[in-house]
Amino acid sequence: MSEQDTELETHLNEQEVFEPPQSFVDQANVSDPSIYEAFEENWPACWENAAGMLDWFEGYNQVLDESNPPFYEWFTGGKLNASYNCLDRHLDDRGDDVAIEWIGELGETRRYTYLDLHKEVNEFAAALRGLGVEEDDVVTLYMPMVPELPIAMLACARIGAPHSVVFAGFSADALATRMNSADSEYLVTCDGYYRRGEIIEHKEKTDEGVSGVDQNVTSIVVDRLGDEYDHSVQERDHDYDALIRNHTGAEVDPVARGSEDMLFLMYTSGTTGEPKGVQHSTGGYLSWAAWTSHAVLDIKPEDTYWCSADIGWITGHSYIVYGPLALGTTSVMYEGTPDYPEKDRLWEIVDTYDVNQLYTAPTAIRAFMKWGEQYPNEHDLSSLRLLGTVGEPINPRAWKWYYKHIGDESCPVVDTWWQTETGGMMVTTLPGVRDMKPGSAGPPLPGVDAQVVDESGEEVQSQGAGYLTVQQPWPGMLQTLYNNDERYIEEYWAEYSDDQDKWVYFPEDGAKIDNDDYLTVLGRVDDVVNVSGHRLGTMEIESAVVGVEGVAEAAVVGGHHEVKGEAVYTYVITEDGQTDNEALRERIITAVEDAIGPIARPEQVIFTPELPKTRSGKIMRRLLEDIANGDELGDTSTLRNPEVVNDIKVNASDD
Ligand code: 6R9
Repeated sequence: MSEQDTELETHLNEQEVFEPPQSFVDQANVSDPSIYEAFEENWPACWENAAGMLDWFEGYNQVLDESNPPFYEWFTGGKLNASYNCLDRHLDDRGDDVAIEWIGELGETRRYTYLDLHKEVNEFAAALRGLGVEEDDVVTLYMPMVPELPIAMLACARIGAPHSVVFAGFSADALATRMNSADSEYLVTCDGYYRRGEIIEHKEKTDEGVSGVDQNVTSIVVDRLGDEYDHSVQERDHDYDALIRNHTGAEVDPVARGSEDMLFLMYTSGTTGEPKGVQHSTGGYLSWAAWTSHAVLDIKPEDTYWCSADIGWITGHSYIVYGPLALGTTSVMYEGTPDYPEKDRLWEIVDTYDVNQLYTAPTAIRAFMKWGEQYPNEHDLSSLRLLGTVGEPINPRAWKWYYKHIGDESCPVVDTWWQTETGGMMVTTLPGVRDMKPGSAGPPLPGVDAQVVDESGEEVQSQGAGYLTVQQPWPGMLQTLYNNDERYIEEYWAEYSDDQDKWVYFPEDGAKIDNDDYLTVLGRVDDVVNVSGHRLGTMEIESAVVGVEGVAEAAVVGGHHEVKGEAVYTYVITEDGQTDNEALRERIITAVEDAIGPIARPEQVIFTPELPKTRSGKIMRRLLEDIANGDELGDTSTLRNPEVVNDIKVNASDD
């Protein structure tokens, strides 16, 4: 820590509560504190405020239909189209304003006004139809951060074909699993892209994935790399540019979708090895993305707003594409990494484009901190009005660094807790209303009934710890897990809904509450690790590891990591009992990368003669976590084989 930072720490520690700057409050979209009470008194009608952010082709006749819980339905009877709401309705007033400001890693830029975006989305929608895509067909988008990704999403939305975006960093196997699970016959992909100046090949990986898909696949390939890269062409492949040329000037009427018609699927990790197909609606989801963008990110049409997430995750869906575009603002989209070509890349972009809101992740902030404040100091960041974070808990030190060195102590910081399943933000301060407390996400949003409960589901009173729950439905909630209503109930509603009159949503996070009702989210209580804000299922990783020849048994847990938050620790029992085998370690790492992708790469592979097990034969993961973290070990008395713990510790420290 620099001397300056130590000073800052001391100074900031004395006042753990930060008021929003008056200049921010004066112009905030939401600044009336009575909103909390008003929403509570008027629930669920308060959510007309969210639906009212959109244009509906046909008005809804009921805000919330609770007749078949937990399959709640929002704005029933209403009809709308997401692409119309993100594009067409802005054309008269701000057709020439920038919708997407795209910045490529090598420094190229592409600017799409609302008119430009509307034109290309229409052309691509016509092309998709021409290839046979019909309403309700799931189209898989396996693409990096190129403008054609949001274009394809909006084109799908225009014709009522749900999209399923698969993060480009995921492996071929992961693509195949997701396409099979969604019965998806259409795929939009890309030849490759750049990472730190290097070409990342994407098409061969796509082809390998498609070879594992059960359906016949029609695919469209975007040319990101130009002549530099000659991608292979299969019979099923169509060239994106040629399709657009063939449909120049085409117009496609936006399909009127029912409010509860599916807008998209997003696969995420859960307790079992099978990824979960989280299904989102059109009306409820889009209302939620728009309203939270308005109330929390304080987005106004004239702003330049930047969320540095990847569109392959839910944050990019809700807060690069749907929320900001529904509000008619300028959304910045950056292809590359924050340290290329230099560690000031983000600040250079904020400076050049006069970015007003920056929404990023704690893992990025911890990296910026490590690199030092000289990088932001080189740039004029005074355009910033609000800062946000999402993805994992933010430690107070990182929060304060962000507040001071990026926000110059004059921007509110919103620490937003939410999930793929919630569609948008749930717990965070309203920046124009509530004080901020570093490390605590804040109170639930108005109208959101989040509570901390104990094992038996009883509410934990102030200053207690327990499990986070949501006690009332909300418009952005998932509709179900694709084709699996049973698992939807099992995963999210079974834990705390003993009494069938009251359904309680359980996000599988632990939390504590303070005496102002501020929540501090402590992290997952299920078998999910959070690496750099990305959710990975330990069971998925384990199944890749045990598939490697020579591995007898394996257990995967998350251990603390200074920058990534958590990292993957893999404990392995080998078939021959050896505890030192470099070649096997390499094969294990490769297997995990092949099964999931480089983000799941184990930080450590620890060979051990045995794993700590309970008398009933369950692996004690909690102990393995303690070992990974170098913590005092918890209770080992229920172990069948307590002596094993020392062996593992020895092997772990050898690494
Ligand atoms: C949006 C997103 C969801 C999980 C969630 C929790 C963790 C997200 C957080 C946070 C503490 C925050 N999480 N935001 N924990 N404070 N502000 O990240 O969705 O990828 O589905 O992950 O991330 O554990 O349950 P998703």
